[in-house]
Amino acid sequence: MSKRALITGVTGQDGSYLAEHLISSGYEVWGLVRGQANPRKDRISRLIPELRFIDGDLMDQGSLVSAVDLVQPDEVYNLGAISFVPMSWQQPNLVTEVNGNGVLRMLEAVRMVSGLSGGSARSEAAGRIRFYQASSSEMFGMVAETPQRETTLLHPRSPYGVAKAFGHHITRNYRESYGMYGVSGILFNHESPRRGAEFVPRKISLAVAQIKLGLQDKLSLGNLDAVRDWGFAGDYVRAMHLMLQQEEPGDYVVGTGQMHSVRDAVRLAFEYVGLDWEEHVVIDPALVRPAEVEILCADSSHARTRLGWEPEVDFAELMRMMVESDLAEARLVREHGAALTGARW
Ligand code: NAP
Ligand code: G4F
Repeated sequence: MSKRALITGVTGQDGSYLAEHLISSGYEVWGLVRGQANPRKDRISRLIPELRFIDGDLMDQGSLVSAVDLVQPDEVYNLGAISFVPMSWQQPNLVTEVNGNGVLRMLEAVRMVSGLSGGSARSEAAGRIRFYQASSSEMFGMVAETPQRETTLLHPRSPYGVAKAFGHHITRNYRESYGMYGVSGILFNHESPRRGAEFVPRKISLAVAQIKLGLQDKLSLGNLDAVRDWGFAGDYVRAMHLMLQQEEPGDYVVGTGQMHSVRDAVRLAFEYVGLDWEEHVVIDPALVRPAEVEILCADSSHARTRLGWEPEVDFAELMRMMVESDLAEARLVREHGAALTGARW
């Protein structure tokens, strides 16, 4: 019989790649969607017609219990979150509720439906529903060491990072308190042509495409010196799945181990279309964050040895893929109008 998975955050970047990966591996996949007439539900159901949907919200405990009870999943992937870091300074309570307490609500739903009570002895019920938490390298914040690994001290620099640290610890706590099969994937920045336009690599690739076609002239950015370890989302969802296939649950850092600055990303993207970035990029101090994560770089040796996971797309290829996709989209819009591009992501 095929395995069944429930994904929260299925309408997002990672949810879409994970759903495709699981369906191609023979899973029956259900996505939790929130809100009335969520337009992103239409987008993903066009992309992945085999996907099934169930209503629910990480703010609403009852809806999560009902969803887990109805779907009876073998695996739950908790990807739902408010994932844009600057928003966490604007709406810290909301971000804490969704990204922090939302994890607890999802764990409670799994615990209740599995019939788990206290005592850490692993029972059959404890392993019945396996749980993946989308933790983040943003938790390392003001980094205690470079590269960062599973044991690196957490020092988050944003309300987003603090909420993710709670989600990370509470997942580990449910593992220790109830013997639940709960894993935490500490993923470093990962991008794709499906990435939200608010994140810097996609903001850059979209602007480069528009500038190349003469539809825009300037790109406003904040801190060009920030360094990230950027990988491809399609590679990272393979790691999520592998984490839930291990005999014992654990935590894993996932990244490429390569460091690049925002300036590198800008230079590469503009070079790809034969333009000089310095003629187009302007610095907007309003885009500089109240507290910055200056540098992130993953030591993924645990994931590489235990899971046999390796990234396949490097930074240059990632930026090329994103610029090409946005150029193709911008050309379509220019030639046919926005309506014809609706079938694309
Ligand atoms: P994303 O594209 O922003 O997607 C976020 C998803 O969360 C969307 O499907 C959104 O659904 C859903 N969501 C928001 N609020 C919700 C709520 N109250 N209840 C249920 N669902 C809700 O993010 P992503 O890049 O795919 O990231 C997936 C997860 O990995 C997130 O938890 C993120 O924090 C974490 N992460 C991401 C990265 C990265 O570099 N991408 C790195 C480390 C960790 P709607 O359609 O309803 O808005
Ligand atoms: O692309 P970003 O917004 O990603 P950030 O803040 O690193 O967060 C992403 O990765 C985390 C994992 O480490 C996830 F947990 C989180 O959900 C999200 O997916 O910004 C990257 C860097 C920052 O240092 C920022 O200050 O780029 C710098 N930056 C410079 N100019 C900018 C801009 N970021 C954005 N979004 N927009 C700018 O104009």
